[in-house]
Amino acid sequence: MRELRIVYHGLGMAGKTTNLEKLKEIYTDKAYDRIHQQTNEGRTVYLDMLMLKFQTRVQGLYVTISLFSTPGQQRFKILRPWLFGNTSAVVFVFDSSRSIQENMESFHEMEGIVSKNKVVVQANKRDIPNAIPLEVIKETFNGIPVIPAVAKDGIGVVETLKEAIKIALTDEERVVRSS
Ligand SMILES: Nc1nc2c(ncn2[C@@H]2O[C@H](COP(=O)(O)OP(=O)(O)OP(=O)(O)O)[C@@H](O)[C@H]2O)c(=O)[nH]1
Ligand SMILES: [Mg+2]
Repeated sequence: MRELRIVYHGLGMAGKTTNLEKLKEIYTDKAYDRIHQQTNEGRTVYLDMLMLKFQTRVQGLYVTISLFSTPGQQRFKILRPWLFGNTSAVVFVFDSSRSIQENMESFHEMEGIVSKNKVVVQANKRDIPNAIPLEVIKETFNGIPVIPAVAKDGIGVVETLKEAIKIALTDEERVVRSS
């Protein structure tokens, strides 16, 4: 049994919890065990966890996938190195309604903890007027896969997870080969 840990990171209100909620709806039969602590305003306090079980095509092995989201609020910054430790892949949820600069500040919080080849970018909130153009986002993240999404409508959510699993498994295989 392989265990993959995928963390959703990004600005506060970018749509991390929305991704996890939609995945839970889509994979109702596969999803189990969810921990989610919220403040009164519906912000994520501590962490958010959703476990999904998949059978991958890699040697027909069962893979357990745990999904987490980081708390976006500044006062929980101290928890992030712990949350990022030991992750198989990170989904960086880019908020298309906020500036590149603000999003990059959040992205840089992973610097030195998560390597770039473990990251997939989800360009979320593509439905909003004046969303940052997709091309600009792609140029900014040069080389990192960018998946457009409207997480609140479940669009791009599965594609994002699939890309993260692909990245996570590639990483696992590298570990296996070198050990
Ligand atoms: N317009 C639009 N709104 C979205 C989209 N995805 C999420 N939202 C909204 O953005 C708000 C914040 O979403 P959350 O999923 O709670 O954000 P979060 O990243 O978990 O926020 P924190 O836990 O506070 O860090 C909610 O009102 C969502 O409905 C989207 O694709 N488009
Ligand atoms: Mg949240």
